[in-house]
Amino acid sequence: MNLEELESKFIAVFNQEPSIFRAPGRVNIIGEHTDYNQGLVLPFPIKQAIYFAATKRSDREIHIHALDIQKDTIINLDDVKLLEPWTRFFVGVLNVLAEDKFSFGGFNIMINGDIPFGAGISSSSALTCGFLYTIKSLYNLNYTKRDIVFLASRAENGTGVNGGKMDQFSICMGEENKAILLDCKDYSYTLIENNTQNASWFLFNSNVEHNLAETEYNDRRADCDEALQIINQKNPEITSLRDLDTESVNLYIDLISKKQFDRITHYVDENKRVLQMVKDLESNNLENAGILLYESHQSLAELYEVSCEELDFIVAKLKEEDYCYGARMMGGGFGGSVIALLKDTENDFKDLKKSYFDSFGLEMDIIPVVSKNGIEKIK
Ligand code: GAF
Repeated sequence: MNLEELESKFIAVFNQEPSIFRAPGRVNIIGEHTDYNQGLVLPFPIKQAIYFAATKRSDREIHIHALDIQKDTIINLDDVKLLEPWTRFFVGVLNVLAEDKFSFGGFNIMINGDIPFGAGISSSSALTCGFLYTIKSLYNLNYTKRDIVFLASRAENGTGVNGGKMDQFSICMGEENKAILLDCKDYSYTLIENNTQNASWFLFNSNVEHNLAETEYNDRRADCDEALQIINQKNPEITSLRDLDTESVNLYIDLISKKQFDRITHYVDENKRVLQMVKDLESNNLENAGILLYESHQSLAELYEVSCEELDFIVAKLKEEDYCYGARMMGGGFGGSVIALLKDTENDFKDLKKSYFDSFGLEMDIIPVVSKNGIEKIK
């Protein structure tokens, strides 16, 4: 991202020197489809980010210029309505702040970034968190980065996908060279060293659009909620899937459907894999870390049913390569990216890209993952 260009464009349009804020994308090492059931996750913020150049205005208007999609609009703070779909995250944020009775005035904001859309690295959460952080910083609103996690999550949930809080937490609370072991039961967390020796994280973007993502994502949540309700009726002490383990879930096998049982099995196993992954990374046991990634993928594909042909293909191809410790689909699923842990390699991935193109007629983008700070003021 060229920050000078963002700044000079801002000055050309608004004739003021802006402050600049950065909200990164995120990857998740492991712990997929667990956050909304009080589970464990292991994400970290990355270099790709959305940047917000902004200044206060003396009126009640918000002038928004989104450079990457070449759109602009004006929202009046006294009449916030969703008129254009691309503004939904901004309107979501303004509604949440209004509900919480935060008061602030108008501002000019110019936005640009280098998070590829649809790659499953949370461009929408970066946009929502960054917009909130900009308002907080311009108007000195009295809330913390942690508060932004919860506000952003509410704002995004209001737009349709009933997501968990992993993405916002990683974007707001992450630190360079650390992964966050986050417990979504109480949102306590530990920062873990994220330095793999002679190996690096990569993303393989399938370039498959997640058409099914919204409905199917909400359906997976519903499967788990319904199963929990049935189990809770039988045993009121179980109030969250987190209260179950591999043995105890078997006690309810006759009460719930096969599909529900599979979903819970994924959840229970995935939490265990997160804890094991932390141990393996800490001891640099990358062979074992890789096995966990493959296991996670298999579970997401077969038990949670959130993968797709293209993601399965990429993981299977990587599994044949000596340079790959392990790989799995990442994020909500049905498209987006595979995350992989690779040994340092000279391989240019030409053959992999070609076989992917020959099979699906799609390009595959390969993106090295660089760990960076969470949300921050740049200037
Ligand atoms: C999406 C959601 F936004 C996250 O909260 C999480 O549930 C993830 O899918 C799956 O692990 O990114």
